[in-house]
Amino acid sequence: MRIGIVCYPTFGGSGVLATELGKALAEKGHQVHFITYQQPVRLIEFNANIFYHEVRVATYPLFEYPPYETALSSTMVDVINNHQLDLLHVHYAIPHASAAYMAKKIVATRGKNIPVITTLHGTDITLVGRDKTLAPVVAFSINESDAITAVSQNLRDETYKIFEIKKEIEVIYNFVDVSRFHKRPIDAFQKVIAPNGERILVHASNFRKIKRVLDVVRIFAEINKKIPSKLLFVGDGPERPDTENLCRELNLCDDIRFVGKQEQIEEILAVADLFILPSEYESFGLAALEAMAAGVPLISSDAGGLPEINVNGKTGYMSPVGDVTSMSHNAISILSDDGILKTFKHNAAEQAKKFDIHQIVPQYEQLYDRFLNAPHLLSHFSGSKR
Ligand code: GMT
Repeated sequence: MRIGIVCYPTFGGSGVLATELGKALAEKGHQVHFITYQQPVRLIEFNANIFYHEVRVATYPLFEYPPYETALSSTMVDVINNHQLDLLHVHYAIPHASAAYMAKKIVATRGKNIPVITTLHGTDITLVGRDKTLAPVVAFSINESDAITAVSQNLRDETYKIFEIKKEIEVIYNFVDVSRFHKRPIDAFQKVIAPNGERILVHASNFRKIKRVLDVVRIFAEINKKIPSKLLFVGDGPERPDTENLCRELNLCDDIRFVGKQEQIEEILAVADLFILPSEYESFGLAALEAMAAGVPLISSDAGGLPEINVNGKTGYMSPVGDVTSMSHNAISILSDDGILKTFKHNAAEQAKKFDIHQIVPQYEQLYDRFLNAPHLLSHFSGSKR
């Protein structure tokens, strides 16, 4: 199959997932064409089946705002026509679903039908997507997609609540390549981070408000009073300065490190004992799943789709959003006993296997197959009323 994948090229979960999907499809012999404005961060190895098409946006003194969406549609049309794509799979509705709708209409004028699959990832629905400056276009372009998938049951339910969606939204969970995260810890690295054998805690995110990064510091402060420990912050973003200030205020600078954006997150997770994700909302929590795949238990909020991956009392614990006391108490209960920690680590790794790449990627292939083998059945499958 020749598949166009449209995504954000950044460290965010939707871009990571889309890139890993494209790589897995290419490994399976499909031809994959990434269409985005920059080389995706996880697209580092060469594969003869992978193509990358950069979206270039024209500049002109008249343009106060560069017309990215128009440039994206034009690039899609170019790639569809010149590489005979069979379908477009767009990740994150804004502006990818509406740009794909435009491309679909353009190639239709030359008699080409290009199915568009839209995968919803979270904030495209629950946060930015519902803003009234975007909502009508988001709802329209989702409804115009030939198939819609959501990365969790929670996101599917939220989408129906927020928008008037007339089609079936299928849940295809996010996935992780469990084998990639099955790493032996690097001794030297562990010694640098925790020279006296302290427990190592990790938080990884884009440091946006929704992640409640300050809660991570407060939770860590409580843990650190009882258990010698170190905290690694992976990633970067708008909340970083306030987070650093709070570390200073609480006099925790010696025990907290900001390691920035990391491509080889598996090396860090290999030395970790606990992952903390107290988010206000998380449609799924791909960063947490990657941690679990590395055998790292999870202290999280119970928001959004997190209960679909974190099994309370088994793979970690969940608490209400903002309940720092409960989260630190639960973390201490896991970290204070080697035997308990070992059991939680084992359970986390076992749970991650349910979301292994080999379980989930075939679900996308089956979805694609429906379009190639029986395009006339599509409206029946999708539940479309038109
Ligand atoms: O907020 C982020 O973590 C980035 C965002 C994105 O679009 O890249 O992540 C969303 O998509 C991920 C992949 O499907 C999910 O694992 C995240 O839970 C989701 N983020 C939110 O819902 C806040």
